[in-house]
Amino acid sequence: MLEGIITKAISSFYSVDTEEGVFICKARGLFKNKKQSLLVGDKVNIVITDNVSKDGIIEKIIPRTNILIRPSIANVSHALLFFSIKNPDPNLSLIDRFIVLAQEQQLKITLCFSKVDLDDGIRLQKLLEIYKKVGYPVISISTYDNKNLEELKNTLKSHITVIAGPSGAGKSSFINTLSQNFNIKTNSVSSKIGRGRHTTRHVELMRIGTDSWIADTPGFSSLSLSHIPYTELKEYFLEFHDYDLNCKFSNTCLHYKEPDCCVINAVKNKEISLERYQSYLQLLEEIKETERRKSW
Ligand SMILES: Nc1nc2c(ncn2[C@@H]2O[C@H](COP(=O)(O)OP(=O)(O)OP(=O)(O)O)[C@@H](O)[C@H]2O)c(=O)[nH]1
Ligand SMILES: [Mg+2]
Ligand SMILES: [Zn+2]
Repeated sequence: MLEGIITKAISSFYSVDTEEGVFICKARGLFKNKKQSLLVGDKVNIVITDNVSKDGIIEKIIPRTNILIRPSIANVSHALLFFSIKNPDPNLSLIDRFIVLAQEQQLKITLCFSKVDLDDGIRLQKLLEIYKKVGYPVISISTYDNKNLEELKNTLKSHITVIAGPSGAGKSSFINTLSQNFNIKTNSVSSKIGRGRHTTRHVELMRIGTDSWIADTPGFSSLSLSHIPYTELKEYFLEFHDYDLNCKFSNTCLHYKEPDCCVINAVKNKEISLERYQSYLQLLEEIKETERRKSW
């Protein structure tokens, strides 16, 4: 049997990329009976039914390392969080939501700020200040000026990367720079509403090296984190960990209004960014509110 990876799913036909090329496969009845669905990113074994027209049948799924829900994709190891510094403006709350979700899935995280050709000398610096402090790799690029594209490309090696960010940030434009064969549709940002037009609409894995893949995704404008218990949210704000052991009630402190909270002190001393802390509070209240409504 031949091993491959599902790169695309259109109705019940799956494109499976293997050492011997791409095969269009149907799933064995088995999967349907077990109600086990196949996902883009699944590593599978196939049997070739026609080597000329490149048809096959998927026989087996190799156990997954993880599953992302939105976009629906398996075996992702790297999240490339992609935000433009302008046009559209970055939404810090959305950045922090993506970080929490990627962190929860234990993905490697790279943060990218795009369209730095539009920088006014202040915006980028402010963003770098906030996010470099957290400890994630941050790369600022411009596909218009070819700035830092190589550096960003290097982060993709040996990973299945999912690129996520708002519509219009330039995700597809960046992916198109990775290979001359790529020609994903891109679209201008609407000048009327200052937002993208949701040009990318389906999920597909694209091969960018022998063992490297990237999935373009449709843009997001909001993300709910309500499945995360509010008491756990603080775990996903990495920079809190340098301080939270010293909180008076270190085990239970939510760094909210508790006395002698070292996280709150670190915010006051500007060791933790106020913007990140405000995001945390906003998310905490949002999750609490949803939990309260559910319990009614
Ligand atoms: N100024 C500037 N504009 C860029 C850059 N990269 C892309 N753009 C423009 O941004 C617009 C949106 O680009 P897309 O690549 O379609 O954005 P996307 O993130 O894929 O959007 P969706 O598919 O809707 O989620 C296009 O008009 C691009 O030409 C850049 O480096 N600088
Ligand atoms: Mg796109
Ligand atoms: Zn605290």
